[in-house]
Amino acid sequence: MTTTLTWIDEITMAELERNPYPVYERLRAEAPLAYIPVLGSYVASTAEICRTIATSDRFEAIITKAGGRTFGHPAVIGVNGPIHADLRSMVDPALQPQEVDRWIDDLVRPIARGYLEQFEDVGSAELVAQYCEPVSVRALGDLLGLHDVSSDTLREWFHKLSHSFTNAGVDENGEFTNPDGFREGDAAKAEIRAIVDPKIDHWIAHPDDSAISHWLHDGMPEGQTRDRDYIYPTLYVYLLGAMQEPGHAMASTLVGLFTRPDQMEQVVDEPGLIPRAISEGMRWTSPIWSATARVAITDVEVAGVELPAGTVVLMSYGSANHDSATHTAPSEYDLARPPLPHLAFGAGNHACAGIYFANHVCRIGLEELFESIPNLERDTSSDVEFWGWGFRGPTSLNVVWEA
Ligand code: 261
Repeated sequence: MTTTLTWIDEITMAELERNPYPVYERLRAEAPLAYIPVLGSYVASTAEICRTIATSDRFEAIITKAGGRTFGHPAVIGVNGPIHADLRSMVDPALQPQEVDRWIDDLVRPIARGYLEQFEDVGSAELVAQYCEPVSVRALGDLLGLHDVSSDTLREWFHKLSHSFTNAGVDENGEFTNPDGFREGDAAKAEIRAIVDPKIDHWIAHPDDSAISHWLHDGMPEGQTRDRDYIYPTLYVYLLGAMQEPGHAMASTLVGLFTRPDQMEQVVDEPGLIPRAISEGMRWTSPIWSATARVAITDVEVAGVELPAGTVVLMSYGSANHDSATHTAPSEYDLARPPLPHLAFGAGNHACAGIYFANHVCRIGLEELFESIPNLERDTSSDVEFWGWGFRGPTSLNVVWEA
């Protein structure tokens, strides 16, 4: 037997995690809907194909293989029909714009101020660990009712869940190449259960205003609560993506602005531009780069490729957002580009439930940062490194200023 190895067969997880853009640029040009052996799955890499599949009634949601191994069932990102409808009816109310508008400022501004006070007089900081991640996790942690779980613990949880969720590499038999890569996710879940189970016991008897308490009680018959095993997979979705991604979005936006000092100055002088700067930041480096999937529910042809029923397709929105058919010079951060819709929050009936909340966390975080430290400069003694294929953002961001 002879096999013809092509460049697609030689793609590795390590290269995707370090920098997926060159591989995906070639995929978009040569094979925009392609089977990628190391991922054991098809990948959709253009804006058109991602949008088509995400909004098609011939596909439904499915959790990725490593994601399912990490979160279990039923996670809101991987279910359909009545269970999906119930889980969305559980998470959506607290995230409605008219609801978020009532408290978002009082929630996030003091958190942002609190972290800024710890370093604003110092003249240097590492903003990922000292600001973007803490603001992101504290805002959501307090909303969920996890006030007494430290920001460092919440950061540790999302880092561990994230590595486990994206431990996607498989061999030619479809077996995980690095089964040990799930250990840290398992350890995080054990710790989460040990801390959250007693809180759930409390909320069952004493409902309060926290989101998790509402998840337990809302829409249930008098005297009944949702089962905790039914809620946990969706809580893990939150403790990973919803905790991590506003921080990624803030940090990527800052790095993008540092590539355009004129635009950074514009945004600092005119805070009304911050929402636009964040949207471009999320297009430029999409935080949820390739972490969700769809499965064909019937034989279907997409972009000239025949997919039998049951075929899984990974949605590489981070690549779709660099599609030159939609965005000119896509690899450049540019506040001045036309604000065309991007796919950082997905599309279709599984589009992000937290769009409004996440955007406002990022907005208030950057407003407070620029207000306190208008003369922020990147510390150019080191380069900024980005990491991640499933989830992507800067690993650190050293800055200096005249304090
Ligand atoms: C809140 C969104 O979180 C996720 C999205 C996609 C994959 C995993 C997540 O935790």
